[in-house]
Amino acid sequence: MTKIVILTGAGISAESGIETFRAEDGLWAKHRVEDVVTPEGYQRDPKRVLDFYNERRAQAASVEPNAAHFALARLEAEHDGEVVVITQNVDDLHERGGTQALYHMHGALSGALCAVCHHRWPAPMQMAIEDPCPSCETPATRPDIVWFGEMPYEMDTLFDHLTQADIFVAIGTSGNVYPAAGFVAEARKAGAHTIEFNLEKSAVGNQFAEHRIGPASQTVTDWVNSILAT
Ligand code: BV8
Repeated sequence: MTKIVILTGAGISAESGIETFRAEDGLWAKHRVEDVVTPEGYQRDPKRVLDFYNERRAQAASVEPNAAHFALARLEAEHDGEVVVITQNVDDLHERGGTQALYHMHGALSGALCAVCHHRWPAPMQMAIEDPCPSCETPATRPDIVWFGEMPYEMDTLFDHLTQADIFVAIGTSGNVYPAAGFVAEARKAGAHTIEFNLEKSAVGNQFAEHRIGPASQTVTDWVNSILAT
């Protein structure tokens, strides 16, 4: 029974209409990383950060999962071995596509966190800096999202999955951000067959045994059909 571990990045949501980070017209073309995806940026100007994520929360709510999300959910439902999805994305398209075994290693737009007492609660559609924390009542709310310099979530569990993988797949990620970009090396060390799905080779593309070049809605659907046909 082959265990399949899948890492996804912004590219799997691109065809749903959510811009990626590094495309010419992407998120990093409009915002400086240090201003909106770092704890220092939040300390400097919390309103700017909350507005950045309010915009993305609204956009995520206005789009639909695409064929790649649905294909991964079908794989999980019909494959006779374990299927685990680890996503760097903070949108909820995997959930809405039907995936159950899912890890948001960089957090999620649906979560709110108190920067003072670390209480967590479901995020409102629009977060405002004067909103009091439901627990300690301090106005110090932030999105429950992992910024640069912060530890991604459930890393021990994720490494356990990587060491048990028979097949490791990366879909729509540029391989620029660690520790996610290092997952292919971990999986290879454990003897997994590795496949990269992208429009082009990523920054860690040379570490993959196999490449499926093309839009994920097509390449992932074709791959899942081939896996389920065997
Ligand atoms: C940590 C928040 C330690 C959510 C994000 C030097 C070397 C190595 C590492 C470092 C270093 N200096 C600093 C670091 C660490 C740093 C890092 O990696 N920096 C990089 C830039 C060098 N990493 C960290 O800080 C991480 N934490 O290391 O903690 C620690 C230790 C102890 C104690 C405390 C801490 C935290 C990283 C998380 C940062 N948060 N986002 C959000 O706002 O969304 S990063 C953000 O960018 C995403 O979450 C994601 O990870 C990354 C974006 O990457 P992608 O998803 O790959 O998107 P991208 O646009 O880049 O690429 C899209 C791809 O899709 C492209 O390849 C494209 O071709 C493809 N594509 C497009 N369309 C399609 C497609 N493919 C298929 N079909 C299509 N249709």
